[in-house]
Formats: sequence, C-alpha cells, structure tokens
Amino acid sequence: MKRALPLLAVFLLAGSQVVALEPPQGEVILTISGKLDHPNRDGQAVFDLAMLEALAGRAASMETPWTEGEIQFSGPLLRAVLAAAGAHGQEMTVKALNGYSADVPVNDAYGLDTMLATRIAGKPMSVREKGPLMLVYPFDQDASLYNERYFSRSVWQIQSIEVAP
Ligand SMILES: Nc1nc2c(c(=O)[nH]1)N[C@H]1C(S)=C(S)[C@@H](COP(=O)(O)O)O[C@H]1N2
Ligand SMILES: [Mo]
Repeated sequence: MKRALPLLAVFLLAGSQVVALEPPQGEVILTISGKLDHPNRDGQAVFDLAMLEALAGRAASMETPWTEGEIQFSGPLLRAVLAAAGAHGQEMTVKALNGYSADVPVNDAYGLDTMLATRIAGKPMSVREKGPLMLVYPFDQDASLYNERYFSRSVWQIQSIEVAP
C-alpha cells in the first residue's frame, strides 16, 4: 500500500500532460463537440491534419466496397482522437461534408481498431477521393464487420463528430 500513492501521483502527472490540446496551426479539418475535457477553441476540439497524424494510429491494407482491390488506409485510431479531445459519451453523430451523417456507438472506437483515415495508399485524401477523413473499420482484422451495419457507419468526407451522452 505504501507504494500506491507515489504510483498514483505518476499516473495523475502523466494524465495532466494531455489535458491541454494545442491549437491547430493549419487548416481545421475536424471539429469535435460534446462534453469535452480538452477543448481548444470555443468549447470544441478542432484538429488540423498534423495534429491528427501525431496521434496513435494504424496503417492497414484491406478491401472496402468503395475502393478497387486491396488498398492501404492510415490515420489515427478514433479512440486516440476522442481521448485527445477528452470526449465523454456513448453515442457519436459523425457528419460529412455532403450532409450525410451516421450514428456510431463510442464503443466502436474502444472495442475495435477503428481509424479516422487521413491517407489512402500513403496520400492525403482529397474531398473528391472521399477525404479529408474517412471512418475505416478494421475489415482486415475481422471479416464479420464486412456488412451493411458497418458500411453505413463508414462515413467519408467527415467534417465533424458530435459526442452525446
Ligand atoms: N459522406 C458519406 N459517407 C457515406 C455515405 C454517404 O452518402 N456520404 N453513405 C453511407 C452508406 S449508407 C453506405 S452503405 C456506405 C456505402 O455507400 P455507397 O453504397 O453509396 O457507396 O457509405 C456510407 N458512408
Ligand atoms: Mo447504406
């Protein structure tokens, strides 16, 4: 028990280092709203490409219904983005530039290696190529995800994410 206190202090200190989310230097491509511990602009968390790509991420090659053959997607894990914003909640509304939106359980971020892809085949995605951000499920890890339930949550041209309790 004597060791518990210093250890706790170390965890608290480590936690406090991610409290502040730096302001973006480049063009804002993602806005997160909801109950946030780390807002960086007007109560919301805004990110540029460099901020997103600095977070813990993954790169994986897979087939999707929207692409030809196997192609590599890369970008931050959705849970890393939510953690950077300090977002709390159970449900997300993921909104696209074209007005499409999907309700996505927050558990899809924590229970799966879902990524907010910033790149396809190593290149940033233009809006024409379904960019700047696309929610990519780990179809490479779990073939049972390859169905309409997850396709409909695979929002492309993502602009914002609202996190609701
Ligand atoms: N931005 C955006 N993302 C989207 C959609 C959309 O219309 N706009 N449609 C969703 C749905 S309902 C499905 S099933 C898949 C596949 O859409 P598609 O069949 O039009 O390719 O993309 C999802 N992501
Ligand atoms: Mo769909």
